[in-house]
Amino acid sequence: MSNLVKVAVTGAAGQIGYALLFRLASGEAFGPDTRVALHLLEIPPALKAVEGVVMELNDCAFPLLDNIVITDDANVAFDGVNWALLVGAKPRGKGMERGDLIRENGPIFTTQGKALSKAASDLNVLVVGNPANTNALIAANNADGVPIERFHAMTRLDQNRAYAQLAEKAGVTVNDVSNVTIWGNHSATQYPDAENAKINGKPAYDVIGHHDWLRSEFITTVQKRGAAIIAARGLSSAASAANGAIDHVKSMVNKTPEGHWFSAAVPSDGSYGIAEGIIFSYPVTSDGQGNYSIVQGLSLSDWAKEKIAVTEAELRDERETVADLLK
Ligand code: NAX
Repeated sequence: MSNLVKVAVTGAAGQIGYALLFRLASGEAFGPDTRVALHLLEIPPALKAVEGVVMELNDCAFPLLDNIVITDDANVAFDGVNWALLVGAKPRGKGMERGDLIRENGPIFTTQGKALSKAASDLNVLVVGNPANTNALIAANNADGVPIERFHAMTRLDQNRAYAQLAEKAGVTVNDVSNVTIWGNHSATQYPDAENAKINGKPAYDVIGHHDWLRSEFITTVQKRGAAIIAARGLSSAASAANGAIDHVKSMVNKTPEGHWFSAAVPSDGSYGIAEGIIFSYPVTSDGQGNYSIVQGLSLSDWAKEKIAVTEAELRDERETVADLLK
């Protein structure tokens, strides 16, 4: 057992961090033959809490857990890491608009982006902290020497939510659902695509006859699921968000089965007419060797194209809002 993967997690004392670290340390993301070193980044007031989490990680006696680094210095946290999971960010405060949140959190990602230049040459970055797509754009633009395609933002939780909704409606399990795509921004403008989805290999639109539901409630339920969870739990999604991050990593490090894909926000190369450079959620496949491709040639109805245009416009606006943070 000689493989070692170094994984940085920011916001390690937060609720997603607490749900994520134990699963990383157990070997779930990188497999049973890979040891995991954890580099935990937090702001100084939260370092004590991270120490407590580390005590618990040690108390699990995970056979695959190598060393753990705790720090408030991004240069230390990202030194030599193969993966950086950027979870830490400030939550949206009362009365705060999305634009305010973008301005508030943007500077975190300029600093962390610069420090990512110290990472390993095979670095991959997954941004979870909101607004995830634009934070990933900021980090990518500030990370000298790291190819832009290594920066992803998480839409896997949204995809998983869409799988669950389709499975429930069709009276099947999530194992019977495939090829669901989240297009665009991890926000309420995202477009969860059931037109290309399959249930037991058949088009979801053939299996679920209730097309009004597919075009309305299905979409709004997925778009607003985060808010529904806050309303019910009093706290934002945490275990399911950590699960989305684990799923994202697993999908990226393993070869995608033929005919399947998963959703991830990656730098647009212009596919499907989307503005180049914005971090846009697409259907992607991985070759399991560190490379992914955007799935080409999916058919999109005019109605779907309109939805996609809305979420693209939001991401272009967000890019304008942080133009001074981009190089
Ligand atoms: P918490 O507030 O519980 O934890 C955030 C942690 O980040 C805190 O411990 C804080 O001290 C730390 N932090 C803040 N600034 C930092 C910095 N500069 N460097 C390192 N650490 C820093 O939030 P949590 O519920 O864990 O959520 C974390 C982020 O995920 C939020 O931005 C949240 O909006 C976002 N989410 C993203 C989701 C997605 O699907 N992409 C879904 C879940 C979640 O809403």
